Amino acid sequence: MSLTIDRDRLMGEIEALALISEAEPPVVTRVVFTPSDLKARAWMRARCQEAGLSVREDAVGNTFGRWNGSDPSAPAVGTGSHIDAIPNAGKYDGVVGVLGGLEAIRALQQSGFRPRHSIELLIFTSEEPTRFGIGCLGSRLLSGTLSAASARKLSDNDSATLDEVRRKAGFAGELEQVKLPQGYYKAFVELHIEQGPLLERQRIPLGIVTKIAAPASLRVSIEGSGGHAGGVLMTDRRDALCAAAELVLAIENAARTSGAIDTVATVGICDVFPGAVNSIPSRVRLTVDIRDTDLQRRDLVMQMIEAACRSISAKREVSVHSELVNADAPADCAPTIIETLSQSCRKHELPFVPMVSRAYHDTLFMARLAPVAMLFIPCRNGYSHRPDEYASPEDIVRGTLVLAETLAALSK
Ligand code: HGY
Ligand code: MN
Ligand code: MN
Repeated sequence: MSLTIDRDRLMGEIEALALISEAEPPVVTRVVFTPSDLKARAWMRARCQEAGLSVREDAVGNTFGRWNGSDPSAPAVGTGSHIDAIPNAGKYDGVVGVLGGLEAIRALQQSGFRPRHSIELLIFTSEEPTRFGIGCLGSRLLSGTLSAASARKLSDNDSATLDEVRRKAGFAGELEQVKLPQGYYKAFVELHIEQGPLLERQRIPLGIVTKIAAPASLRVSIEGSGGHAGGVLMTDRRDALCAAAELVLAIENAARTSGAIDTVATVGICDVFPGAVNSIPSRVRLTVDIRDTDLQRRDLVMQMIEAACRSISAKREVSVHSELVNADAPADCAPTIIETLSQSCRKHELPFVPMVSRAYHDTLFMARLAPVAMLFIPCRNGYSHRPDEYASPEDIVRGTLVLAETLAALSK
């Protein structure tokens, strides 16, 4: 079987999809169920239908483009990723796995390959936590990691519930119908940019992911007392932002002193109230993102953060309340799928390296449903979640070629 990846078509589609954004190029902003997300979904449906895939969408908007295999009773082989993008993002995060997956299927079709197991391209809803505060919403529901009842409690910053927003976007049905049974997929493989610098630094074109880190996130609210920035003496203050600043540094320290490079912690959002230049902050809301490939180490960092909340609260006489949003286990990728990816790399004499993913991906939750693995390609300077995110056409084509070979091997 000789496979040809249509580089111009693939790169043209990546550029075209990048223009479907709430922001001006080169910035991509495409938050779930916003007009740009719905436009991008329609555009993707058309691309899948052009490729002869049968397309269905579930109640939360996960989209499935299916290339029927010769044995309808055989479990499907899945690939895919996400097309939603955080504000001020780039054009490759998630998109490389979706359009690369579609191109891999088209290359197999054009090579005359016919799968026994159906091959399914998945476009997961809301991989990013931007709107509903939790990442991988679509794959959590698909894998049963998040219950429909818990998902119904989610709402966005305008207090619109997930149910209201998804139905308004045209996704009817009940969330209970989203979950797929064990055995539905034989395997799931996701192509993704590394979102880190290691492949580029090592000058190795492909990374095969062996483990996906365990993500957790918290919401912390700190209540002090406000007041006039001139009239209130320093000794009389209970400044919520000063307390937050101390907590942010304690969070950084907890991650830095874990003894491992795989421990990371980030305060990504800090809302200050009332936010006036001459008013002492009375309330601060923080979001905390903690990850590690080792569950015990990740949980130890979370315990250290809780201890810091308590000690800062006592010392500064402010209230500190933390709410757990999610705390997920890491996922080990399946040795059989890792080996299939490795054989595909070797077949094309492409160097590769085993590695972990500290970014989370829908594959983390698909691992609850089927054997999984991920294939990484380099991204320039390791940049991601920023407009200058960049992956070269050569790397994207290489990753797509190996993905196509792997899908063929798994669906025979
Ligand atoms: O945050 C992540 O790891 C993913 O890019 N959403
Ligand atoms: Mn992302
Ligand atoms: Mn991603």
